[in-house]
Amino acid sequence: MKEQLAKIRSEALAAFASVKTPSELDALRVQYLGKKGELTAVLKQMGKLPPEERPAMGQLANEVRAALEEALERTGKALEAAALEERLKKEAVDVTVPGRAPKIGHRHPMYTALDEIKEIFIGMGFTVLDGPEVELATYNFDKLNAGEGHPSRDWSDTFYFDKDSRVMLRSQTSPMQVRAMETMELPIRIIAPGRVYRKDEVDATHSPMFHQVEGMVIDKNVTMADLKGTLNTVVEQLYGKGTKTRFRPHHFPFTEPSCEMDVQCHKCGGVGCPTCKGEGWIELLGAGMIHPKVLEMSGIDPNVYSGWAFGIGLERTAMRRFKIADLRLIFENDVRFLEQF
Ligand code: 2NM
Repeated sequence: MKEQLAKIRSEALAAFASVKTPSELDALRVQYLGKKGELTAVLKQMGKLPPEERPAMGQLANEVRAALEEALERTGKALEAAALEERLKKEAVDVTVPGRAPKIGHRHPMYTALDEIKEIFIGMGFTVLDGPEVELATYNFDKLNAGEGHPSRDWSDTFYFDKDSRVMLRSQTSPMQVRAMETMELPIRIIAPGRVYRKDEVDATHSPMFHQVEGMVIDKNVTMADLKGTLNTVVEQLYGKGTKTRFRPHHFPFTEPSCEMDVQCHKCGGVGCPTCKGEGWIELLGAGMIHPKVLEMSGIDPNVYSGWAFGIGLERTAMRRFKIADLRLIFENDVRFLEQF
């Protein structure tokens, strides 16, 4: 019996030592320590021993059981630790691998051009206004000195919402300037950028929706000299110091006198080239002294105050700035085009 116990001990310990998985280990536990296991089987034979040998054999059997249980627990723990180690290795994340940069896009070239214009005017103390694209004809036309019957109010030019021609998509951003005159404290220095709508067919230079930046200054003693000085300063910041401009007489219903401002062609320096179509000058914007009637209609006394205003097309500005040949490219949002800016 002593030999049997010694054999169980050495076999079991060897078996535990070479075990690879928890289920193998459990099978060995049943085999050696289970109710029907080898150790139990030996103990059942204790009764056959002479009584004086039983205590010593009992003690030996207990030692063997304790040794097996200790080995069982140790092996179990070792297996668990190995399994954890394995899992950690498998699930390890290499935090040093470079990340995938998300495609975040960038500003549309026309808004880059607008930002530059805004910066220049903000730097001169102007406030940037925003306002509704759906307007009252009163604000888009009447209060801008384009009364009933004015050709710009024609149904063939304007998007109206009602048959009485009272509600419309604004055809210029000047309604915002009217609202500013009605509500803001004087003096006023503002620019009003935004979408405007006119019934034009789409081609390389026209779109029924386009963008304008209008602006105005109203104060005491404001003259045409302020208009020219300010706009020349803006042009020098946009196109470089020393850029020459010229002012030609024009007509707008809301200004008197009115003018258009040209810049000398930056490409040929005024000699004439394809960029300026041989003219030497490039038309930039419309402007003028705000008509006394316009001031009066918005509650400003033209005998005390005077002002100047201008309007510039944003698409055309961006096209010049980035050498874009066709207006439609600005609206198509083809990334192959947009990625270039
Ligand atoms: C232009 C040209 C000239 C203009 C006038 C006004 C207002 F509200 F003050 F009367 N806003 N914008 C104006 C003047 C716009 O666009 C070519």
